[in-house]
Amino acid sequence: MGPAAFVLRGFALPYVDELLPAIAGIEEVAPFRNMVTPGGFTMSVALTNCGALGWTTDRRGYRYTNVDPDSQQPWPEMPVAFDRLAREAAAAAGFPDFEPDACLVNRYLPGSRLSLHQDKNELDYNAPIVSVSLGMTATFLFGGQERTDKTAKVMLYHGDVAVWGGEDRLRYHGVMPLKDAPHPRLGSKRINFTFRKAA
Ligand code: MD6
Ligand code: FE
Repeated sequence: MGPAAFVLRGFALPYVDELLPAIAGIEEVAPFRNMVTPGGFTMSVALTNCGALGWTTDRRGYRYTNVDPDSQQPWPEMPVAFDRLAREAAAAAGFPDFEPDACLVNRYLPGSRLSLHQDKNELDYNAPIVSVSLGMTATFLFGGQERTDKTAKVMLYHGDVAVWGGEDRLRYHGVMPLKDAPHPRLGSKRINFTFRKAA
């Protein structure tokens, strides 16, 4: 996608049998919820987190917290399979020392979309972001350093892992409204998780 942005097709497929029960476990402790943006819009993507830090948004802004604002309890621990997948994918893309401390889990239903944004709530832009797609296919928009730059469309399929860092770390990106083409394993749903080094 860019000099330091890659899609590793099917990289997560060998992990799926471990990932799905792990997601169910996370959901039980920290359910998916539709958060509100600082601008007052309720996100169509529902999210939760695992790991030491979790990404949240409300009217006061975007930030990482060490507790779930709904329960005031720590976010669920990062499952071992998640951590292994994140490190192996990062290494395969040329980032051998990735140490994720945060994993944002996104749930898309038909029609859910994510508008163009940059990921810039992390302290260390040297660490890459590792993003895993499961379930229904998404059309990912990959832009440039400015919001108005032209975007490329990249399809993300069940099991794909996107890794980006370096000079591509701050590129604008988003997801087009999800089309309802039920996935054999996950049904009318897409799960994405993105690993970061937030602190
Ligand atoms: C998604 N992903 O794929 C949303 N951000 O559902 C992101 O916003 C994202 O995939 C940074 C790096 C990779 C990503
Ligand atoms: Fe993002």
